[in-house]
Amino acid sequence: MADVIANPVIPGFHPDPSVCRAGADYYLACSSFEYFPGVPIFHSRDLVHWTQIGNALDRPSQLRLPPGTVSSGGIYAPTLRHHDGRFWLITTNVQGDGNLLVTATDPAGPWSDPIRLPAVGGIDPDLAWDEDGNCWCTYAGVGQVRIDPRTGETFGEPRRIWSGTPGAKAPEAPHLYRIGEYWYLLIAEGGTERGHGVSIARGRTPAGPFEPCPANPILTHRGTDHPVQNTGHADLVQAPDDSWWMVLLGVRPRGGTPGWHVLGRETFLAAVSWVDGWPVVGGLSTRLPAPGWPLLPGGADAVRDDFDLSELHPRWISLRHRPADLCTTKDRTGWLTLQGGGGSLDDLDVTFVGRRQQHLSCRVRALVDPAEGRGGLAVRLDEHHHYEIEVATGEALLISRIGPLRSVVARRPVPTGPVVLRVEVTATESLSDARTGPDTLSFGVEEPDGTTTTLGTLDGRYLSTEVAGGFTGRVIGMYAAAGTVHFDWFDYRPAGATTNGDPGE
Ligand code: 6LW
Repeated sequence: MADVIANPVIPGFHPDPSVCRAGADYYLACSSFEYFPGVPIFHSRDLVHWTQIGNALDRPSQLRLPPGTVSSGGIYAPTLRHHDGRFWLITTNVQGDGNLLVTATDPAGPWSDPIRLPAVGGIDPDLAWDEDGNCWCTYAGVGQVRIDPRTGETFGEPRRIWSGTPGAKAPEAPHLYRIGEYWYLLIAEGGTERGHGVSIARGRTPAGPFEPCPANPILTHRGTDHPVQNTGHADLVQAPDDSWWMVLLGVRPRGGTPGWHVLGRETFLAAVSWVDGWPVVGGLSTRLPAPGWPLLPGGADAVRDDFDLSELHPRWISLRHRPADLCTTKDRTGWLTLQGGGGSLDDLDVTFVGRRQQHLSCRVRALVDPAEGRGGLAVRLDEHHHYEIEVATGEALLISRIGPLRSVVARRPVPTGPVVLRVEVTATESLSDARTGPDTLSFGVEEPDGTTTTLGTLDGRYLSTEVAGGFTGRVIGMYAAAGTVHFDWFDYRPAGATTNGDPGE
């Protein structure tokens, strides 16, 4: 019986996936925009179950996100490749250094300081080596220039090698592969919204000329009622058993019309077969490439962070600054202490340490001691779209920021000292009418007797990409708006997840 896997294989805001294989190990990288560290790196042995092993850009000498870095600016799409016994990653800092390239022997890091490529224009840079060892850098448009990946030097003038399907906009996300007797050029086109699709062309040399596949687009969900939309930005990889697979981005809109996606663009997996020298992409539910693994979607278990370790798990991200520069576990043993700057989540550089929301329904709880400060739990899309429950001086506030409108939705007294804050995200299961939103978010305080007092329940559409715009997805985290705020633990639990033995169940 064909096993069927649950997509997405990497849920939550993990866009623009690029995958490579070294022996029996697969590695995958995603874009990260204004968040630090940048470019999360994942490992898998079956393309289905992925574990984050680090971030390629995890120190200021690699990743400069100046204060003016706008949300959805910063780090765009990467390409990850294994060549000559090393891992190579190229990406674009659209608000800083442009195209940059780092390399490592271990994809978990450390990665090198960046080699800059000032002569390479465009976004979505790709790396491919030919049989003579020449390295070809291909980028959105679709342009191409030969480079020395060790120095960033370019050779010859950049050339436009394909512009995709006539009439389709935004030929981007190019990846070049030598497969059999051809060079294949895979691209995304149509734009990263509902018109997104994947097309391919082939030629006899890495520089073309390229003939387009007669069946283009080889993958799109535009105009369909498929639950996964905006499919595009793909990368191909061959498994040890010679089967072929495609990772790609997609979104899962919920609610009535027009549908709102709240988790950003997620990473999906599809099987690929070859017919007459062209790839044919299977559906987004497919069989395991490596039998024997349990059939669980990525991230199905509850996770509690106790902050007992000196280092934060690589899933934790902050805005434009390294989390370690904004928080410490040294002030109070076993607690994470955040130092606020006196502003709010409306600020680009607020002290915020969060993790991607990876499930349509989930619950987040945290034990917070505001001490003399002001902070709490937030669900953030960007500085103009966020909901938070904030504690300060014996009072809890529910705050909503939607575009230009900021309001304190509710407030209630809470005991001074540590308090458990809770956010409950519930995906819409049935439509009361066409305008039903994608989910609701309930914010509450857990009372000493274990009951929860809800301060309010808010409509999740205002924390969706269709409302806020941009390229990211929700990040749920801890913040300090002012003063010192301590967090003892942070619980993330998908709906239906296995328990983690928390006495506060
Ligand atoms: C990325 C482009 C795209 O550079 O969106 O969906 C841009 N594709 O390829 C930002 O993610």
